[in-house]
Amino acid sequence: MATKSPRAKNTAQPQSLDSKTIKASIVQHLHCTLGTDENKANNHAWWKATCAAVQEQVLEGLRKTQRAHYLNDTRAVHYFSAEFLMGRLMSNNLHNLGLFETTDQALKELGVSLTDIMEEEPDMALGNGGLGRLAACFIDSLATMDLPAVGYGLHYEHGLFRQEIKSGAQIERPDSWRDYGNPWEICRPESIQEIPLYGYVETKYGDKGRIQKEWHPGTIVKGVPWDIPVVGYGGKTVNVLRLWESQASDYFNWDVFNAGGYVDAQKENVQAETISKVLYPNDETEAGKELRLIQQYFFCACSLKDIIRRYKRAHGDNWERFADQVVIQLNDTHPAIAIPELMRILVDRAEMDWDSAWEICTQTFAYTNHTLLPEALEKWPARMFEKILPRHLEIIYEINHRFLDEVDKVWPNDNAIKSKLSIIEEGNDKMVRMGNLSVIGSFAVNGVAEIHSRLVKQNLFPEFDQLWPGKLTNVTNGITPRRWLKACNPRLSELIDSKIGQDWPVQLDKLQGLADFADDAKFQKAFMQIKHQNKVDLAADIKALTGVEVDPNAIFDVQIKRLHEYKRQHLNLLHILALYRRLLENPGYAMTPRVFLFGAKAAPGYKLAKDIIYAINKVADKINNDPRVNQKLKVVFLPNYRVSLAEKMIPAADVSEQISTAGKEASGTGNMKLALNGALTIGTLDGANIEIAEEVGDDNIYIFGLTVEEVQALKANGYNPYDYYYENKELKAILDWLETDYFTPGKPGALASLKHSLLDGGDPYLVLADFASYSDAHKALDSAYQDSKGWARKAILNTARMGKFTSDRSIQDYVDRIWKLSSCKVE
Ligand code: BZD
Repeated sequence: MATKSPRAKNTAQPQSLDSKTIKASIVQHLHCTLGTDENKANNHAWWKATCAAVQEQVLEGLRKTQRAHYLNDTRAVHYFSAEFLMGRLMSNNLHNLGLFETTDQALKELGVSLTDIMEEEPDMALGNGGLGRLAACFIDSLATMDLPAVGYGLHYEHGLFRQEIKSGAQIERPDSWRDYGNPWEICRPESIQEIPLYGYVETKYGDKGRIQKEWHPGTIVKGVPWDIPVVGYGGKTVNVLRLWESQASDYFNWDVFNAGGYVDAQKENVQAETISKVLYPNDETEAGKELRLIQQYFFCACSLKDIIRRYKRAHGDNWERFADQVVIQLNDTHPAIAIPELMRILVDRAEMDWDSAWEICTQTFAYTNHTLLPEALEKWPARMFEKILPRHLEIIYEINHRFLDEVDKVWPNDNAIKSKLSIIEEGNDKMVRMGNLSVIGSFAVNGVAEIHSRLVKQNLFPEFDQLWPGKLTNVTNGITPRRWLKACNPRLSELIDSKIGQDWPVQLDKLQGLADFADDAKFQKAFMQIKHQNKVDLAADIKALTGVEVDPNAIFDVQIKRLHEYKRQHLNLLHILALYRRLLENPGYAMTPRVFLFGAKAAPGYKLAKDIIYAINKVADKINNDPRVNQKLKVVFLPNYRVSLAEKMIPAADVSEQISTAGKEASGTGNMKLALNGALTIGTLDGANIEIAEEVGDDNIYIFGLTVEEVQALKANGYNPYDYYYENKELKAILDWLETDYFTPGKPGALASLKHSLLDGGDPYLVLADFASYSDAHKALDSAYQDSKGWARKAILNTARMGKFTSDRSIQDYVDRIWKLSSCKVE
């Protein structure tokens, strides 16, 4: 059952501003900031003027918060993440400040629609998916819970690519979220940092034979901080997300310049401005991407300097209290380079002895693992390190050397264990394993859902768990209910308010109170009418975006997430093809009309992922235009899936597809958002689905497929996808269909890569093995939907029982188990 409510106490106290004051402020900004007036202003100008008016409130909160944290000399968490997938900020900031209704009213009086102007805001798409969005949810919770925290990351000029679909295929276009400025951010030139790169290391002999290392960098780049205020719900604490932009410094390549090799050196070295140019799409082989390693070092080095500057302001050169005041959470291994960087600062710059420095380091860092997929575990060629960060490579070798001595004490002369645990992977091309570095340099390591953390302990890092019992732990992910229910689903939020009061956004366990109404006919009707209305709205968006008409009376079945084989969008597609065939073979085939909705970006270099998008679109074209079936079946791929589109799709979903191969999805967070909004999950026993099933109960979720143990056993016994192909006539017919030109007239074989990956390719994610069970689960779900009261009850119980998955609970777990932080009230 759900755990105790976390400590978030704020309820959104509407601030004392009335609509008249807000109106005046908006108009003032329209005139004096935007240089326009009420008659000339378009929606974009109104949006900017409104942002400016809201930002005044935000900045006042920021100032008070910073003063409170300074005066109380608080311990703070520093969340290091290469990604923060913030989405839009207007609606969130208004809700958290308690100013949404008043501002809506103020704008109405000015003849302007708040809903319309909110559409002007570009998404801050500075992340790929779950990992980046988790960081965004976490900083919302940290501020809401009055916890001293700073988010640190990169100020990418271009976020994740914008996806267009041309003739069914994904095209990547640059994302230019900042072309017309970002009204929420503040540049802080007073906190610029200078970051060294490249060059060589000089060994010097100091006093008493002490060996001193000096890094002579080949170039120096400038890190310019941009602050984005993070408003907690209730509007009291306003923390900061600090994102670093790279610029050429006055010292750029100074040494090389003096040596007369300026132009040549420019060719070899990465140009300063390119460092923060673009966010790398994930799922690509990262080894070899020099710029990516530089990005990681750049933002970590800037952030550490920033933290140390702040620490020294309060504590001078006395490092003793550093780890008491500072905890740094590494969001995956992307910021792991911060570990050797802090060692370098302490040993080379502060001239501390190694052991004391290592003690501080390992009391400062904690690391979150988000994946078990071997190809996703970060490794960097040692050669590349040597070129870009020569001193860091030396430090890593030293860390490793001392660590392997410890290993030898536990497993004497066991070279196999040593080579497995070593930070360095030996071979022709030596590699630095960032996962091992992160575990060795941190005091806590966590996975992101129970099952994932168990597998981290048992399969990924079993020896580390033996070496340091208790260091590996679990913190199940969560989502902020402010964005993912209150702001995105106003109709449902209002209904909930009317039944259980208004504290649920900060005490999500209170949703349990809705269970009392799960069988109440009036409440069921209200709940399902809201779902229907949300579907009507989404249907209009679908029509506008794709031209496809969908019926809001159909089941809206939603799969929204990055495109990856392990997430198995192609399993969903095979099932759609099965329904299509059944309808063609038997026009009377009994099924509730269904609209399958997809949203997904594929990494630009991931061929099969792009083929799957193409296949979905081609199948969609065919089905949507086939009058024999299109009253019962529709398929829509919504282009450019992103946070703001998720906010429209999630409130309208009846069914949530969470169908990864068991053991592959670390947690998932979309699963939580959808269930919170009353969608029923069809899913495998993977990631957080397991915990969702525990909470909502077996009757209110559709679980299918192999378990982790069954997956392991099947693979161990030699999985042969052809067994399923020949065994299951329907499956065979569907796969063979993909080789014809039925879906791609005149182009036979255009969808064949899918079939081949599932047969000759060995079906690495066991799509065929789970197909029959998946199809059965869908049948059960369809017949359950026929019972509208039964379905309403299930949907209500999903919303009622999602309390555990607030990110406030995740943050409270981090606070209790890892960070040991205290809250600091801001008056
Ligand atoms: O992290 C995701 C996992 O796949 C999800 O299961 C989990 O719920 C979330 C949050 O914990 N991982 C990612 O989103 N990973 C990336 O986006 C990523 C980005 C850059 C490089 C590698 C992976």
